[in-house]
Amino acid sequence: MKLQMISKLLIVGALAILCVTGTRRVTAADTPHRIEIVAKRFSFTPSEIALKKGEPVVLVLHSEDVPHGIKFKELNLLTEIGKGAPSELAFTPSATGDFVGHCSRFCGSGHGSMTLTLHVTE
Ligand SMILES: [Cu+2]
Repeated sequence: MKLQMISKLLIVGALAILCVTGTRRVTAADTPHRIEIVAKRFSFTPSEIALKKGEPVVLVLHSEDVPHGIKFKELNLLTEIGKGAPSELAFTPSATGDFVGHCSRFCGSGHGSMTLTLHVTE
């Protein structure tokens, strides 16, 4: 009788552990955080975003006027931001710090100051 109780408890315990590990698999790591960003002469909105090191992210970039682009030289990331369909820039920050991206496509007199800053923390 006692042995049956113990084995039942063990089975329930094992199932509980399976449930916990099973649900963990479909959270954060598999669904990258999507951040919508609007490019418009001569700024990105938002112009600063906070990211976590090691957490995958997708920047969804829209243009509201002319074609733009974004380049993070230190991160070796570059994408065009055309008109119409948004561009997606997927990456996982591997270092902490502040990284400044610049518009990579000449779009007028304020082009040089068109930046997007990533603040990456642990
Ligand atoms: Cu530009």
